[in-house]
Amino acid sequence: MKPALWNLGGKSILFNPQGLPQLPSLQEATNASRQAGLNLDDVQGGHFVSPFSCHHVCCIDETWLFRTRIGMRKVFERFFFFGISDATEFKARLKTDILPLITSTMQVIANQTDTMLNIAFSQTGLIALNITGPANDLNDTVFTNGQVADASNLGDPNTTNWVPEFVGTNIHGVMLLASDTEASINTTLADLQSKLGNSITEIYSLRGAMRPNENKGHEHFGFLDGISNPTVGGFQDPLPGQALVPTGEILVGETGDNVTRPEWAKDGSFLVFRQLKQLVPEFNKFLADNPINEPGLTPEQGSELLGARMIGRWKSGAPIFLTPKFDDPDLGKDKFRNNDFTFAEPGQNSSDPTDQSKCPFSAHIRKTRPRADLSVGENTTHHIVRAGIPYGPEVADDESSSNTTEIERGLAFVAYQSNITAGFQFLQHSWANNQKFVHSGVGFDPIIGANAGAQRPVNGLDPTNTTRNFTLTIDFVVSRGGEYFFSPSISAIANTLSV
Ligand code: N7H
Repeated sequence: MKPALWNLGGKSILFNPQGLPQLPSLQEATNASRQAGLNLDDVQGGHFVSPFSCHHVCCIDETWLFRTRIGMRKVFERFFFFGISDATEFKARLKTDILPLITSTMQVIANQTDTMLNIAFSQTGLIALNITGPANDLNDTVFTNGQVADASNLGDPNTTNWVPEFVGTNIHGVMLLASDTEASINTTLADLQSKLGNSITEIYSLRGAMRPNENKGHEHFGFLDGISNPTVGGFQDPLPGQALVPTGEILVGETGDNVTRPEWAKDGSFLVFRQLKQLVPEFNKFLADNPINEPGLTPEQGSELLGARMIGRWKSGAPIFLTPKFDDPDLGKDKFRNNDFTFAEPGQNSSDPTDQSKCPFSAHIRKTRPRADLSVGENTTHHIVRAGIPYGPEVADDESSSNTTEIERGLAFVAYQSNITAGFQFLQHSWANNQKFVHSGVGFDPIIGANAGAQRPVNGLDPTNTTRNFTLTIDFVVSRGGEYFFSPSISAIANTLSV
């Protein structure tokens, strides 16, 4: 059964700032998906396109969609985490009432919904739905054990800072709702809750929202987000610098996913959710206290440079590898140039392992996508589609003046991949938290690198002395936990999960 479609007369639940890839037209998406053999009516809209997000999104198809999801920013999004109390009733409601409301990738592209709904299930949720035996074996141990079992491995100081509702394995599923108004989300959610009645219990929910005014599309530290996501397939040229990955790196059961899984899982994707608190006043204080002291830079410019070197991009999105000393807003908003670099000099296939003058090896975007730093060149197995969104209020004046976070804000981090061990978990554990990656002595990723709450050595941040070591005594990003989910295809919901 397919959801009812309607045209919104040009209104969109997505916001696409300059500098990010644009959505394909309906015709382009149709042609591309046909060529790729993908049924975009069957893939939930969050996987590639992302009616949902900003940091990391999703929609579908071999190139277009992926490219799309990549850049799309959702205006408002709600994450509604639930437990299943009555499986028989839940399945019945899922089939007749919820399924017609679930938004496909094609509907997102065609702008045919004013509130996008996606649904995903945890391992305990699949068991609650009586998906057992071989049908239950998604062949991803990390997913099977749940995120709480992975906390220490990810560098969290166990679950000390976790939202209590994420501790344990009681969350069976999550519904993701995105729209251009909170009122639409509230109305849709109330309708869903009334339809599901006592078959579910609300466990926790989180409200994401795009930041206001000139900060639209920027995360809470102030940096433009959602610029670089991989595209899939092979028939559409990626934007310059955009990673081209096999479809199966994001979608289960497609070319490039060589893991054996039950047939029903095809065209689904593993969804990683993390509530990542950001200590913005503390981050700003660190920058103000440690300006890069370079001739020609004011202290404020020195602080901005330090922040840019921690990320690898300026606030505008311009990559520091291309503009190492000053921000270049025109470059930041030019999607044909703002991702067009490899960390190697022009004409070289690999980067210079001793040169951090333009970008530190520890910079967040270099740790999480080392491009030509790898001896084999660009990796093809550790990509994720990021589809997060900021949550929490803007920094208040008294927080700025006291340099202290009083109200929680951060990133509702969402990532899609066909293999969590090779995707999110690998990026966090084996690259961001690994002091020896990509070379010995590099230290942690200063943004997301985690050392179980202990201080973090970070090197290469000062371009005037790249052997200078920083020791970060504070985590600017604090994990509040989350869960691992599987976001199934629409036909899997219809034919397997609701029967
Ligand atoms: Fe990151 N930030 O604002 O500092 N991230 N990230 N991320 N991130 C990126 O290219 C940020 C997190 C990746 O292809 C940008 O979209 C923050 C986790 C990857 O060049 C910015 C948080 C993981 C990329 C941020 C956070 C990643 C990337 C540049 C947490 C995975 C693409 C804009 C609060 C484990 C790299 C852009 C590439 C880019 C920020 C989390 C991964 C500005 C604040 C947990 C793969």
